[in-house]
Amino acid sequence: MRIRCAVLALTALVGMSGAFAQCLITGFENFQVGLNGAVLFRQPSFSGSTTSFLAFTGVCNIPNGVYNCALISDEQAFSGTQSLKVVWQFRLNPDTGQPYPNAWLRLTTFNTPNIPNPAINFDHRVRVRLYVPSDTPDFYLTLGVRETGTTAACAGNGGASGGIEWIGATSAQAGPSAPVGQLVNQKDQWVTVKFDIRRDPILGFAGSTANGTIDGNTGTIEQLAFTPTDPANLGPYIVYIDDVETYVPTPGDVDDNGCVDDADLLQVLFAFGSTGQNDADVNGDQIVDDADLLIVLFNFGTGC
Ligand SMILES: [Ca+2]
Ligand SMILES: [Ca+2]
Ligand SMILES: [Ca+2]
Repeated sequence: MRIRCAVLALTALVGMSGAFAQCLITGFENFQVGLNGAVLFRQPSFSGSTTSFLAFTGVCNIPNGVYNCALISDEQAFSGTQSLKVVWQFRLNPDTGQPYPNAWLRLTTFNTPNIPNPAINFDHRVRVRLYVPSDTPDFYLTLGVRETGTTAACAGNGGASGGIEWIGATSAQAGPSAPVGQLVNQKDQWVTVKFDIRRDPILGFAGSTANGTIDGNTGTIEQLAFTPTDPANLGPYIVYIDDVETYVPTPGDVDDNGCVDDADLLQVLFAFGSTGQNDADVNGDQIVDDADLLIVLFNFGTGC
């Protein structure tokens, strides 16, 4: 009976990808190299929330030092031959001559000409690939999701009204702005940054439903938020972004590293009997028990 329950739970987990599928939102392929602020993300200065922190608001022109770009680029690629090259620089506060202590960049998907306001299911995780050249300073990355309740398919236009929550932000720097999310400090290589909307720390950002709790089951990727670890380090910042996607981990892959092995098994065993939110609660029924153990065992070796 217990085995049957586990199989049913496993079937339910696999089935999660059905009704509102996980998807590759974009790998930035098949767009003209040089397009600026036109694919998924607007150019850095677009959002009024963070324009005042930026040194440049004109049209991207890297050769002439106008660092305000979200360019389709063939200089680096995680997938295919293209990615999105994002370039910005912070400025000193003209009133004080000092850096803004709460500087950050809101890179928004707001009504972008291509792939605007991409719809996601909040039960799915989100991952982005970043390539950061070594002369770019370290920063924190936070995912901003908008609670629109959309019924659009994954990556379709999910709308632009609703509260925005910051996923992965453990705190915010001075003032209500500048979310402190996941540290990105690896250079000259592609890294994968993952967000788990149901389990990561959340801070409310903007809108009446921005309360640090996810309301509803669907919405959009509204922004990536880049916060410098050292606000005095003005940049320029260069970040290549590729393969923005939603995904469901392999059943039993408790630590979400792509392989179901003894590390996952141990995590379930150590948490055995725990109730409430727990990574080891593989089937999401709020208790870690033999049903979760069986899911790990049934999938042992997958992806390894
Ligand atoms: Ca690509
Ligand atoms: Ca694993
Ligand atoms: Ca469970």
